[in-house]
Amino acid sequence: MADIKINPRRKYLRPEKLPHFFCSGCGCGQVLNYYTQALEELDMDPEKMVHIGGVGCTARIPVYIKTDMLHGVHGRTLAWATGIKMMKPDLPVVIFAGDGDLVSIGGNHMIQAARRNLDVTVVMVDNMNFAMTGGQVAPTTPEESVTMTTPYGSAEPRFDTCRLAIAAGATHVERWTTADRVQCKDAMKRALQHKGFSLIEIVSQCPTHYGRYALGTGDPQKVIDWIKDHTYKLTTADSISEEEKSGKLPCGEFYRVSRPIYQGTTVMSGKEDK
Ligand SMILES: Cc1ncc(C[n+]2csc(CCOP(=O)(O)OP(=O)(O)O)c2C)c(N)n1
Repeated sequence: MADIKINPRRKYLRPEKLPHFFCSGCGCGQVLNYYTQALEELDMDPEKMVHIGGVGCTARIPVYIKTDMLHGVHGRTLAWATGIKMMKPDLPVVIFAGDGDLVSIGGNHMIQAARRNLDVTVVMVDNMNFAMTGGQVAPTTPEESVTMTTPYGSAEPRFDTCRLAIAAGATHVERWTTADRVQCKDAMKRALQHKGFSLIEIVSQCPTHYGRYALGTGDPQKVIDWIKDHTYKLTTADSISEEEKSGKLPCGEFYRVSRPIYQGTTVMSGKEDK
């Protein structure tokens, strides 16, 4: 019998939790894949870290990681992270949150944690809707999108989470899409090495809900193509007209600075990144 090659990054996962919960073609699996690549390249051991998920599809990502994890209350990931950092300031804490989790119900927690420059990594999967509960409109839903709760199209403008985080005081902010394999992995590596509040937003396909309701397709590749058509890279921004950029999200490394960290009991200097 031919040898079966086992992916060495399986050591970061909990195979006993499989089969996983994600729909076929969901971007959460890609995000988990990029994250384990980042861990491997940095030689970081998730068993010496804490991972937090709120409630939602994205919040399930850390369930599959071999680590100490908290999973349970929608929108409260940063409250937990704050408590952990108060007691164990040097323990690496990584949060996986959906756009609803982080900037709808959890919006104020995000703003205050960014303001304090809490030393955590936040990976936000922006699938442009509340996926787990059936595809409702979210603060990140593009304007005019048909969703389960906006059958005539959403009238509200889309939130730019990265701009919000920078305005609130986050010290490392990047946005990429699930199609940006290497950039996502490298952004996560920068975040894991950064001292202070890192937000990595990953615009992701939800074929089951956003795809079907807003785009009329459940085909993951078609949703990814739509995302590619509705984003552009900061590095090419100068060569694109304002008209072409309209309604599209910029992607890239927006911001990375060093500033003191406040975590409840201590003010620590934000050491220079590696
Ligand atoms: C306090 C509270 N409010 C609402 C819910 C219901 N709820 C569960 S998941 C979810 C939305 C999840 O959307 P998002 O955070 O964007 O994550 P996704 O599933 O899209 O990855 C909601 C509203 C809940 N579980 N707890």
